[in-house]
Amino acid sequence: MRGTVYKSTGSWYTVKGRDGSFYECRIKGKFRMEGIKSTNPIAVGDGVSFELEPQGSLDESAPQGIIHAIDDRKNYIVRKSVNLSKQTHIIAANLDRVFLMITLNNPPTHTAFIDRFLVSAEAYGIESVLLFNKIDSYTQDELYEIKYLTHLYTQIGYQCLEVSALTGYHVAELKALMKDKVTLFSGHSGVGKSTLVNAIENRLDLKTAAISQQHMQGQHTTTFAEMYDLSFGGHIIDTPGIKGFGIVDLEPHDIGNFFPEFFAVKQDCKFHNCLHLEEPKCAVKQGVEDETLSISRYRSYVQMLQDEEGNYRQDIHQGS
Ligand SMILES: Nc1nc2c(ncn2[C@@H]2O[C@H](COP(=O)(O)OP(=O)(O)OP(=O)(O)O)[C@@H](O)[C@H]2O)c(=O)[nH]1
Ligand SMILES: [Mg+2]
Ligand SMILES: [Zn+2]
Repeated sequence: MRGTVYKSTGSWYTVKGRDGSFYECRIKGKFRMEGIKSTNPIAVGDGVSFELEPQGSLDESAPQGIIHAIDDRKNYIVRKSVNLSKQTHIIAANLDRVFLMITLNNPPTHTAFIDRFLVSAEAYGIESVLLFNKIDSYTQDELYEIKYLTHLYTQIGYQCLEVSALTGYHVAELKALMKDKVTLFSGHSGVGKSTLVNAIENRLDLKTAAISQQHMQGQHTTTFAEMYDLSFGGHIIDTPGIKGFGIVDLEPHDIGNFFPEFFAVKQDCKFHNCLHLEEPKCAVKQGVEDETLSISRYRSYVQMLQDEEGNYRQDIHQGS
């Protein structure tokens, strides 16, 4: 049988078969993806082949299966696992587009986080759209800040959309962007990812919680990434909130190439291998000085370079 992974808990995979039924599957023995050091070899969105397991007659749970092969991925998005610096966690595979959900407060989303996310998506060849949620809840000053961010990121080439999961503002526009595509909601915990999925697809009733409630629970409301079919065509993957977003597999010289507006001017840097740091006659630094490039984007870039260098030193120290 062939199917698509809709949910992964680490030990069980919920697979939707071509017949439209759901199967609870496990992996046979030591199943490892070549070349990917990951805490989870199979992720939501993966196409898999599986064999049905004989079911006990008293067993009322979903039919079970064993996954024995995974299809080649069109793309995938990963983040570094917390605590395990060398391990990566695959968030999802085979995506058409990712939506990064941003709120200014409750919780705050900083540009450093936005930029890290965008670089990761660029590196993995996945289109990102910025969603500014909770638009119903902002003061005039905060709305100005959103206008500023929209201007900044639109100029670079990222589509931005103001939405409200609460009032339904721009939900129709968002649905048009999701139709017939596999899309994913990402962002900090509490920005409203699951609430927005519920607003898009009324028949779904995903668990949501106010941040104050969450703190009492001491955990994120959504705990596993899960894919849902959309009645108007397409699939949405709701994910647990992420705190940080470590970039993986990027050489310092590549990072600047995933800032599209830096990449666009770098042929004007004096040195072809310019890192845009201390080098003379650097077009990126000149652009920041002239204010044609954003200082916040440049700061994010420098921060990412420093973090990557830290990782390299750590690698050398560990002798790998
Ligand atoms: N005012 C307002 N509140 C919203 C909006 N969208 C979501 N919320 C509230 O924000 C809180 C968090 O929403 P969730 O949907 O649980 O957030 P999440 O991003 O799924 O969080 P995790 O699952 O922990 O990652 C809830 O109290 C929602 O009611 C919105 O558009 N406006
Ligand atoms: Mg959620
Ligand atoms: Zn330069």
